[in-house]
Amino acid sequence: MAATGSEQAGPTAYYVSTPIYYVNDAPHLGHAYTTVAGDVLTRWHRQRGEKVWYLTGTDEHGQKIMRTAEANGVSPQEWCDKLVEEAWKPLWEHLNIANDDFIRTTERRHTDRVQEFVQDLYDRGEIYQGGYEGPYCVPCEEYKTYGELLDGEGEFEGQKLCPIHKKPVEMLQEENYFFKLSAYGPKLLEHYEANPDFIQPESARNEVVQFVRQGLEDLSISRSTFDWGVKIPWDDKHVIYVWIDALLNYATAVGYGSDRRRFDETFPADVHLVGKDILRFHAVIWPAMLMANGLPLPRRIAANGWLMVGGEKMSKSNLTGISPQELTGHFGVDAYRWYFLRAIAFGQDGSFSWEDFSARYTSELANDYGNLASRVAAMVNKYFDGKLPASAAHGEAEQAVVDGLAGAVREADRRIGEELDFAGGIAAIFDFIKQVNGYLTEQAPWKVAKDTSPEAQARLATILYTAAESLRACAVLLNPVMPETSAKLWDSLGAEPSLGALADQRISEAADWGRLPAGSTVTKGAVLFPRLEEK
Ligand code: ME8
Repeated sequence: MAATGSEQAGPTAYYVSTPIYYVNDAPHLGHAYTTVAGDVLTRWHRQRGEKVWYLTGTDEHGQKIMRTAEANGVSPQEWCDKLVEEAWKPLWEHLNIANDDFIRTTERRHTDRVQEFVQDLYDRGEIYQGGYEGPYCVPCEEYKTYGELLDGEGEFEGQKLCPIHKKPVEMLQEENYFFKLSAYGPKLLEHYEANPDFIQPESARNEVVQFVRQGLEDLSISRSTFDWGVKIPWDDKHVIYVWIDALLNYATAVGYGSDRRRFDETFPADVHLVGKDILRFHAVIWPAMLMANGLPLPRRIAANGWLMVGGEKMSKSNLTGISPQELTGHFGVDAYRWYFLRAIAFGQDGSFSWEDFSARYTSELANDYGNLASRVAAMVNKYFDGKLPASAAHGEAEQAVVDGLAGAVREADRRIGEELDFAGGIAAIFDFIKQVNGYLTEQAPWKVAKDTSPEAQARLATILYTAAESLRACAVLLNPVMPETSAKLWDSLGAEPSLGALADQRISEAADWGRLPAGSTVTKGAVLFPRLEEK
């Protein structure tokens, strides 16, 4: 919920989360995709003037991590510490992720509270002891149903495979504790019905509704055959199922059981960003856990589609061989942040290609946007000694630009800020950039400049002011997506002395025409999007 500044009780922060990622390996393009999306959403809402809380972190318990550590001859804790410090946190820093917190599920601030939460469910009679036997996928950390398994071929002939990982499942038989999930089906369906935006996109919502309608089974929430996890408080031969442990991060990180004020101000989340592989955990199990504990439900679960490789979900085992750092080394961090959100409709699957990235970089970033910025700065320097001239009266052409900007701001704010349609919102801003380029081509200020009459000089001033003021708005609107580049443009327009820091510029004021004052010092500055090196 947006900050209102009122004294009313209830959450005041716009709370965004990413999944907490498994640290069995270093992050890849898929993890970065969700985290960048969350960062853009966060920065957008900050520029709406809202108080925002952006949370990410790592999921460190369970069999998958334990086995990876064993295979590497170190303890699970050592393995996690190393990967978090050497791979995960550095990548988020490199990509300019402005998260407010980073939660690790091995931290005491988390584990103690997880025990309290589960104890509370137990005390409320929501948990009972029972036995279970079924096929388990360790990469998913999930029991599968027989119906969804695939028949193995080739090296896996005669075995049953997980439909996501295409790896053999393991048959498990254990005495476990169970959460009465089956009781929550009707309440969940009611909630989906009453809150049509709860699960996004529509296709994801339909899938979940259909799944819950089939009837839910109770959920095994403990494991007893290994010990890398949080102990069940009343029976320390069991550890808490890694997904129950992991989902609770969204509560423990914002003060559940430790800081009442902060918890009330932040919880529940406005948006849990997840990949569609983990949608059911977030849209079924998590809300049921909250209902069982009497806590409020998140406002929205938004599932992103999969980055694909050769028709399959990109994962550790079928990576493109391209790391995020390799792409940022070639295209730059800002272009990287921009590309995946621009090129793939959020919520749908999409393939990445080096060629597509290069083509879009050159046409949209370097030619449309970068050239516009450098041409305008060069002309203000050449014709007005680097002092932004005042605009004379607007003609029709200028009014079209002013109107175009107002439309772009409305469209981008609705799409990015409300609908999480990043591609649509960015497209609206780039359509405006195209419009300004068209305006300059038509008005041809370089021709007008040849005429030294006062009327022509006034006209020249108007054209260049219009273009520079348009760029001022582009810097503001693109700051959430490309903060480094926007800062360079802000600097080159000489905007800071009069308008203040870029991050403090409001989206709602981006279309207020005439904010950049005449007399601002415009410098040529660095090239925003340098020509790409041959690859
Ligand atoms: O599932 N395309 O962690 P995880 C798009 N620890 N997004 C992708 C992707 C791809 N090819 N590959 C990964 C877990 N992702 C649990 C989460 S939350 C309480 C616990 C992103 O390391 C996407 O967001 O397997 C996906 O849901 C997440 O990484 C899975 O990360």
